[in-house]
Amino acid sequence: MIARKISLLAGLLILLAGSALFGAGKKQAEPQNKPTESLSVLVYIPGMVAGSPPYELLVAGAESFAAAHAGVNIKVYEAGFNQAEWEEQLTGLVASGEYTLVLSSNPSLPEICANVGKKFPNQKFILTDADFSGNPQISTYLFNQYEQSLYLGYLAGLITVSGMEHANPDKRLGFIAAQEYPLLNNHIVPGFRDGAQRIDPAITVDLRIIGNWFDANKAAELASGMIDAGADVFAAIAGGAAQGLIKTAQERGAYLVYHNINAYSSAPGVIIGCGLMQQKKLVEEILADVLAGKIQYGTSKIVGAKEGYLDFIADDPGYTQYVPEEIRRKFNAFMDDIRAGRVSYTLPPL
Ligand code: RBF
Repeated sequence: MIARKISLLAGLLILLAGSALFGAGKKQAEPQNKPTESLSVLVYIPGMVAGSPPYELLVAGAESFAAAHAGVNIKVYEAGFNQAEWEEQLTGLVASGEYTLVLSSNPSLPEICANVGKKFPNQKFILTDADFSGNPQISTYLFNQYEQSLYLGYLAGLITVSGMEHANPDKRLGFIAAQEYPLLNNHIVPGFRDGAQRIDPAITVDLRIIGNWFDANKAAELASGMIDAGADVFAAIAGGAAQGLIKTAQERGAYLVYHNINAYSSAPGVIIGCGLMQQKKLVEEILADVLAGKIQYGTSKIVGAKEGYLDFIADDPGYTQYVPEEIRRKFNAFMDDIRAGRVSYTLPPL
């Protein structure tokens, strides 16, 4: 009898201890996410700012937010192009203990931040252009780049089959990428092809890879070979190296549709369609949420045209003056459908 009582008591104690432990564990896993007025943000640039639309917009958003909020300090750190060094560099910066938050934008950063975060369990990371959930130190926002590539591919398709000055009879588009990575291979290039083939299923996409994010000469060389092979409308995800493609397109007569930023004025009549990534707006909203203690760490969000984070710049003379009205009419109608969520497609897994 006594033995039974003891074992019951022991069982109860184990249960109590277990739930206390479980409770404590649960509490610890919840992010410390309280409203605050001061914030020290490391804006970590995996590359260089100049010439890279996502980074230019990230810095613009962080700077405008800091200018409007006295308690917010930002430090922009350009990590350079040696990807093998990024984790060590970030570890050193986080080790200083200076930053409440690391803010960055790149699909390859979640793993790096997760590794750095293991050594610094209080450090928080917010990443755009990335998709990662389940880590209580990291929050991510993924731009739906399948969608932006879909509508830019649709416009490129309309142009390659058109009678525009530099359009040739070949149904061939060019795509120059700095390097291959899952977002490029699974969303950006397939979305571009999907959009173009909605105009004509016979359109092909010639994809070529530079090998880095800065070699404009290599991009120019690739572009020239692609024009020889019949490409007349190009897209690029190549950071600063895209300048080489733009130069070749100007010299040889070809068109570009451009992702993420208003680039019309850098090559009027050559860059004839620009998408827009609302990264500046997103970053300002994220920082406001950080101050308000409203960030949900451990989660990932996808944002696209319907939510107001991707768009097309249709009111710029670089578009209205160079793209014939009939093409603009068709494209603008497609874009309206995209914004309203009326265009169906399957978002491939990353
Ligand atoms: N995009 C840039 O514009 N400039 C860069 O230097 C750059 N570096 C990248 C490095 C890696 C390892 C990866 C995976 C992507 C990089 N991107 C860069 C691509 C960028 O994050 C984004 O996916 C594309 O710009 C499309 O919006």
